[in-house]
Amino acid sequence: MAEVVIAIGSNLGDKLNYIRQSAEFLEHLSTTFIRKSSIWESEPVGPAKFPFYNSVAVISTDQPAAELLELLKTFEQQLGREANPIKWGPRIVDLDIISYNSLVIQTDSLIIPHPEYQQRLFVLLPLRELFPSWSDLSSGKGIEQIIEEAPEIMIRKTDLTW
Ligand code: PH2
Ligand code: MG
Ligand code: MG
Repeated sequence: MAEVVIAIGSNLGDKLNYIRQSAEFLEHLSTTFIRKSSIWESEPVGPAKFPFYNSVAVISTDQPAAELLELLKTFEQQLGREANPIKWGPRIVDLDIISYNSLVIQTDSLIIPHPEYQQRLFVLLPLRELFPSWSDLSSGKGIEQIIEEAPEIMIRKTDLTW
């Protein structure tokens, strides 16, 4: 059984609804109740124009990492996400694997831990709510230090439930 941390983002359409549908999907996928961070509102990093809702969930699964990635992509497409040629462009929903147990892998299609999570406050702040003692697998840095060193963006915690 693997404990998997998944970051969720949405910046188009009914964002809250996309985040809630993601929770429902992850509940089905997970063999245990999922743990969920707050929903945070963040300014886009990259060329997208509208603010994101961001959150993090922890699930348990027997799916191997590569198959889990395919399941997440299929779900994104089912919700109506379209292929977007712009890197970091707008998206209705995005589910990224941040970590998978203490697995470290790097293939053409999958890099775990997520290669950019330490630069993204929109992942780190929700992550800290669920794992106040998180430390990075390679550097051993604690979450407080990672957050201090991450580029600043506008981000705030909302009262929204999901
Ligand atoms: N996702 C991106 C690029 N930029 N910015 C914010 N604030 N939140 C995101 O989830 C996000 C982003 C690529 O996946
Ligand atoms: Mg992403
Ligand atoms: Mg993604």
